[in-house]
Amino acid sequence: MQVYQYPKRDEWKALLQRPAMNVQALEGSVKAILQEVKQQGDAAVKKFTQQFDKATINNLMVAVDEFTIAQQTLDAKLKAAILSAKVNIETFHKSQLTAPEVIETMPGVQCWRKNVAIEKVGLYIPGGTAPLFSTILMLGIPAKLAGCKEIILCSPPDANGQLHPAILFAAKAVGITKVFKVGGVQAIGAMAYGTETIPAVSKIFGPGNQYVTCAKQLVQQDGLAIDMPAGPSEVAVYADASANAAFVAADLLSQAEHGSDSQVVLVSCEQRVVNSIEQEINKQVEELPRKDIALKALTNSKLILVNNEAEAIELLNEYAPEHLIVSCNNPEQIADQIINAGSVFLGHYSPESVGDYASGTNHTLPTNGYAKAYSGVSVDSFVKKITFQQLSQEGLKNISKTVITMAEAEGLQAHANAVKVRLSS
Ligand code: HSO
Ligand code: ZN
Repeated sequence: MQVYQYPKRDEWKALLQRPAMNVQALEGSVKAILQEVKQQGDAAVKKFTQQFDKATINNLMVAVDEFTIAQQTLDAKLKAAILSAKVNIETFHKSQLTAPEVIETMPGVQCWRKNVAIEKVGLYIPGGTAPLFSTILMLGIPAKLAGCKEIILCSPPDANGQLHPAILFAAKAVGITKVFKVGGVQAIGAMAYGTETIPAVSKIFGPGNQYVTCAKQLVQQDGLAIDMPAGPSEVAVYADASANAAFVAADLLSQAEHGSDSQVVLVSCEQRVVNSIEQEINKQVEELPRKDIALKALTNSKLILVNNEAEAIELLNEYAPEHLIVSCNNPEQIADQIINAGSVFLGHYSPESVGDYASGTNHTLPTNGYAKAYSGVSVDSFVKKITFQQLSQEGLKNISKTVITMAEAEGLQAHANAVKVRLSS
């Protein structure tokens, strides 16, 4: 891992750059797949599933007995763990539900705002060697709490045309029964435009590779909403002299094992701390089953020495990490100064893994510096906020002068008249 000693402020921008994501290069082929799915529906979906996943699928939708088999075959301990995580995630996300509050801005002028669920949403869960079924909890639970009527899920099948039983178990546990065996660009196209079997939705959620990300961005141009622009996972750790090198090394490796394009950053004011964490990483990485992936990710990763805590905080806010772990003795004091991060883990006993799976917070978070302006997924991501107002006759009288004066000054007489006509009735 590269160590950067006391970089100057004008070097920060280059230092904190993420590995470039070149989705434009994929655009042509992604567009062609989307177009074919839009025009040919299920036939195109099946064709691409054969081509990319090497699976022949007759029924795209998972049947009831497939859920039953998953329920029976999945390890009992894993089932219990999923259900326990589900309770925490539900408890935390429930607190995000707020009742509308009626505000009287002037006597007789009442305004309020109501959350109304997005009717149809689609969740995408990537497949691969280790399908991240935990993401089903992170997306499905807030979708259900928000009250979305139709929640569908797409995930690529293996070569035998099957989905991993943990995917089916987690989907069922959160109450999602419309699960489709389709992945990649063809899944995004199917959810965006609808096919004979797969219903079209209004908003698409979930992580994916570059092709999926590119497809999500393209369907956005057709009026679909997406959760957020997703990039490779990342974590930054700020470690002071009290940090435990083994703990921090394990945290950094937990993100590095996600993918060879993951990025991990360590910031500290202590040379000694940086050295011991580096040693620990080298030791722990040897034992990891996903060692090769982690080692690749470590090549884009950075250990940064800074002069003092204030500078560390400034640098971290500039980086705007998806996850920030504050491995310090005074984490609350530092947390107060964090303005750009997706999710923050405080103290020595809050590894990112707990947030990834089970503490209750959401793990679908802004990457690639988007934490400067975006939030992670929450119940809010699944609702629209509609404003309402109701004025009494008295209320309209009270506000009339303000509106008439402004409308006439903008040269919009009909606007003024809509008030005047009511006053004189
Ligand atoms: N760290 C990932 C979420 C995840 N981790 C799922 C394990 N499973 C989001 O950046
Ligand atoms: Zn993770």
